Amino acid sequence: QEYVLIKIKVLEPDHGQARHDKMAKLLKDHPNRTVYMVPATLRPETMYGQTNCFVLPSGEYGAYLIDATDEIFIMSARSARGLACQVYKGNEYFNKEFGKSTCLETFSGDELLGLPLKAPLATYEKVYTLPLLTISMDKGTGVVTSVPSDAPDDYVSLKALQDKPEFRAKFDITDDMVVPFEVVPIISIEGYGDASAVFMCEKLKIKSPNDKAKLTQAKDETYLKGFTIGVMQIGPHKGKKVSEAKPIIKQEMIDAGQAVLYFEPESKVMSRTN
Ligand code: ZZB
Repeated sequence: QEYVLIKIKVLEPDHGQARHDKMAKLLKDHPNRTVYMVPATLRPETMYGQTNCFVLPSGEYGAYLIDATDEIFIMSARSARGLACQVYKGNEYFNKEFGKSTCLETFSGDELLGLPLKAPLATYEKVYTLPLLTISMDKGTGVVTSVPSDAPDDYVSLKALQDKPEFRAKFDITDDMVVPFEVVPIISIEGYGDASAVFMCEKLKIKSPNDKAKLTQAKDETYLKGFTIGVMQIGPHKGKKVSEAKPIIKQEMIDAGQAVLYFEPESKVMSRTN
């Protein structure tokens, strides 16, 4: 499975929360290195619609030094090990020593919640890290970028935080981190409008992030329709079909240093047999 890791820049903590002390120190100790949250995605063409980044509050994350770019990536230990065995460009690996990555600091997901971020291509100037309880730490990097217009999981999860002050309070998420972030329409699909995830969640009456079966159905349908008949509504490739725009946007982001490729075996069984 080929994923694109999106480099979402971590900004100086701006809410005076004590849980951000470790991140503030990491930023201070590495003034010449940029720190990025690196969600894995299959949909780089949707990055215009990012409204936030998600982590698992109880998840374990690390800040890993990436030798090839002299940057710091926030990701799970499992994914950092994977990346350390992979090629960055040409014959250069991400890390000098094959398979070995340097962990500068560890974070619980909770310590990453509420951090301000600058997401590439996003319409919003600044977005925040929010909690998502359905993240699997065994997939991708354990960090997920949120595109509520086209990802049903993201739409219901963001909406739950927007509609329920008690849910925000439980994770010390302030109103300004969530409330102003409306869905950004980025892809139109005939019969689904210009925010297919919203359309599918309403059609299937999905009320909660725990409606697993319905969410899977909504995700499969929006993914398929988006790719086959979706048309870009935003950015330099406005008017192009998603299937055409996707590889172009992916390559543009890689060339601009906004993204890198990351490979993962299809499943645990595969990684044992291959
Ligand atoms: C942005 C995005 C925009 C995504 C969209 C989807 C959609 P798959 O097919 O199961 O591999 N994701 C990535 N890592 C995790 C994780 N550890 N736990 C939970 N979700 C994760 O799914 C890959 C997608 O699942 C990724 O692509 C990411 O969300 C999320 F418009 O990134 B995506 C219809 C889906 N639309």
